[in-house]
Amino acid sequence: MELSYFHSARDFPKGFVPEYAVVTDVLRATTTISCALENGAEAIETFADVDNLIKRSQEWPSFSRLLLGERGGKKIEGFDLGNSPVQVVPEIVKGKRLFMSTTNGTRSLHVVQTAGCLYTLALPNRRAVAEKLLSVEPRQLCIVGSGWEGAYSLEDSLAAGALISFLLDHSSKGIHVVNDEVIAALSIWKVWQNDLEGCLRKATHGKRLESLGNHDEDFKCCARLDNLYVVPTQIEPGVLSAA
Ligand code: 3SL
Repeated sequence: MELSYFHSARDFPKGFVPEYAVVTDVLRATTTISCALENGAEAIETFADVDNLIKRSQEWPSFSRLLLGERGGKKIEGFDLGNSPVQVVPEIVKGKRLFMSTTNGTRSLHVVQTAGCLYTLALPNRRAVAEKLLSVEPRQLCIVGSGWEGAYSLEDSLAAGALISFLLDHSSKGIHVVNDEVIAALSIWKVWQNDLEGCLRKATHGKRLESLGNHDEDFKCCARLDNLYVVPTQIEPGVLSAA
């Protein structure tokens, strides 16, 4: 498997269409996506642009839709939910279509939406995503982080490293490392693997969230490893569902 990692949508090579892509945004978009789908959301439709989201969501019956998202870490005015993985509980999301827009995560999803196959990764569903990939052992896999407005994010590299470590340990066909970002992500995983929440809180985005108020439950949820079974999978451009 040819394995590459890009830190954010901005670093992703223009026009590159990978065979398999995995997007991660540990704090918090892909953790929220995993929790919502694990908790029975029908599907999640992602948007970089809020106006497009609102227009599209109105084509859906109001009783079966939820609008979810943040800007600068805060809930978008008029939306049902912010971007917290602990809010997307079964009583709220089961059977609903979620329309979601976030500052960075949904942008990364959009740059790879033409990939042959697209999954999302968070720490809680790391093993599920890894096992799904290992059942196929694609020729080419590209992991894309989300960062913060084009800047690097430590916690996305942590999740990328967690996935890479699992793939290296279990691949039967072998892994060809394409770029140094893969090696760096693996090193970050090795340093922080026994203190995942510590890593998230040390990261600049963790500090940003702490400055917005108490996010202890979000940190706990985002730092859990391998406790979810869902593999959010793109079923049509911009739409993710449980696999
Ligand atoms: O940038 C994003 O996509 C969000 O996950 C950021 S936040 O954690 O909701 O602030």
